[in-house]
Amino acid sequence: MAKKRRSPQEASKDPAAQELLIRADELGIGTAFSRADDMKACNIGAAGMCCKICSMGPCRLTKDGQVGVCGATLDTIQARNLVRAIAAGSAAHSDHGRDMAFTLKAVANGEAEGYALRDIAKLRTVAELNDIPIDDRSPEDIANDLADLYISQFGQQRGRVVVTKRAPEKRQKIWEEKGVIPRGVDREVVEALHRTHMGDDQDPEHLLQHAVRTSLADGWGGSMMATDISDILFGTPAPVLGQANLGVLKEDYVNVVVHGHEPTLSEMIVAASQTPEILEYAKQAGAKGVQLSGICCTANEILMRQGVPAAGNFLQQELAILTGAVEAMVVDVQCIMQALVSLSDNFHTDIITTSKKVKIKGATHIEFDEHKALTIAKDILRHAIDNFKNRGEVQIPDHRTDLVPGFSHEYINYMLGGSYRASFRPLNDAIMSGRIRGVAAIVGCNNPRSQHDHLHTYVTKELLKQDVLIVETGCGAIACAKEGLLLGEAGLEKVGPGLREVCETVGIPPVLHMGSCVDNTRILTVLTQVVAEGGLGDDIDQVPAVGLAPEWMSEKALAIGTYCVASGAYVIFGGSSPVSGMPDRVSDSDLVTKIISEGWEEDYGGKLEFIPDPDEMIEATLAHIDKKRADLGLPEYDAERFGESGDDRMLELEKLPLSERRESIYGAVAK
Ligand code: NFS
Repeated sequence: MAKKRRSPQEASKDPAAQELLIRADELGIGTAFSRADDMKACNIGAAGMCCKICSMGPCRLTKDGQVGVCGATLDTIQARNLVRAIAAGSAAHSDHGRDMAFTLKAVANGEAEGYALRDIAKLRTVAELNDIPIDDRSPEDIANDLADLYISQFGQQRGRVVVTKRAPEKRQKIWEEKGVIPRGVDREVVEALHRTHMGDDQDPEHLLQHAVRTSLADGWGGSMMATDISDILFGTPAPVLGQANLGVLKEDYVNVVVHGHEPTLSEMIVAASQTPEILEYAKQAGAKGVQLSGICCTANEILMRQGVPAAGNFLQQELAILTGAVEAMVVDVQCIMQALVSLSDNFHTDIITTSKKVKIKGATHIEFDEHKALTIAKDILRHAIDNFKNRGEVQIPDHRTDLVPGFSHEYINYMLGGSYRASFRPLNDAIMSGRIRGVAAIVGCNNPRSQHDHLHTYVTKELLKQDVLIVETGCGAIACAKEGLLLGEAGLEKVGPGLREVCETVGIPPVLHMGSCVDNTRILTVLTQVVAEGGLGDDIDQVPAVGLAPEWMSEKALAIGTYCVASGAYVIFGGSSPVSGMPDRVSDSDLVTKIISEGWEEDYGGKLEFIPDPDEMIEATLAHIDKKRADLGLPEYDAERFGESGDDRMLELEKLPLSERRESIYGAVAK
């Protein structure tokens, strides 16, 4: 019997998505939503109980005491599967970082058409952090040295990845003691694959220790370097006004959607789309111009730097094509569904792959090369414009929401204190006083196994009511943007009184969009700076903060979760655990779960847990924040204590006569 399909309303919380899911049904076209309904997940694989690393198997261990053909136990199999996933996630992020480093090198040597060193101040800061001389040197020379240093971090065999030195000192000591400081990015990933090959490392604890080391090569390695270089090349983000959701597509324009992760390509397409020759070409084709928009982390990269609108998050890539209004979807690497190509056969949309590493059968391939970036970007746009005449019936949902993204750690520092006294002091003080109860980083993917966007937005809104300041990245940030939570005052009526005061005083939204998934390293930097500012302990594990990935699905998310745990954070994932075992059938299937929660907490002060129920997620977050507050000797959080200042209070005061106003502010003494 066919499995029941969810209604569009059950499948997604987003009205734009619902509208297009109805269109998909009417046209008889499948999407990830319907495929998830039709495809029951394998419960043995999902629980981490299947080993397929050699051809004696695959071995499925579903009974007490059962072992694989080689004798591998369930714990070993689960640990190996997890290590491999973390290695793949780290490889993906970090290989992106490597490409960025090579682009930086090409720009420094004047070999990269169209690019420039946009943020010289950041270049100098990063160079200094890495002991690269900056005095009396040209930006190009400095950038060349930085590029060489960063490129060397990938193939480095000994010592330590340089950016790990930015962590709090106490944290670095813990990593040294535990032997998890990454030596070189590639070395840790390769070793993870070696150790998990048939017949190698078969001690779950020892395997998972290497998972930590590999993830650190990502978080305090490849990803952090990627963020540094993106800022240097494309500018450090600061708040801009943007829009999100499929309603950003325009009927009378050529719509080009950029999807994937590399800002190198998308930034150049942005530049090319604004050139007179491309505009003229679009007009000749009968369009008013070219409307660019993004999906996934590419969306975040160009949204926070250029204000280019986000068409949506991960689960909206197919829906964008279902509008019938997209001339070209230009993809590079990561999170690109193969289904895009067959789906596009129903419309005029051209799927254009651009990376040397990624081809999809049936897609058009126009290979990107940073040395001729602007020329290639124009070719791609001309290709899209030529396709405008083939457009059929269009259905663009009338849903788009304003947002203010662009909260880099530099900007947060600046906004709290201004140019001359930039500081995290006000944030620390607000947490210490209890105005802000704590901080939650809500990040990560969508997953069609749960209602699209629901977990992200629900958890965010509930935590805001509890005076928890939220920082977001990746597809989670786009989910909340679509609900209007990333726009200054617009979200404030949904926020607890203390947090509201802070947001009104500083003039920030209660949810800060910090960028793409590699930019989760910005969160590590903020936490490090919060520690350095003083008053909230001397290491990240003491800060009242929690990381959440409510709708995660990718291996990259597991890498991120692990490096955050190794950095001292409590990390909660929604959905199902890839190492859950089947406690009802196999009584001893929880060792790996124990290692990554209790074990890692003992070693690193952070733990990784999988909690499917959003209310339990919220409860666990608040309990952790309150415990950390108590451990620091901070006053217990009290919702009643704050909220008497801020904009509302000003409005009330304005209604009073001057004398009463004074009395109301200063009390009777001031009379
Ligand atoms: Ni992150 Fe970005 Fe989105 Fe998940 Fe994919 S786009 S790198 S992996 S789905 S958040």
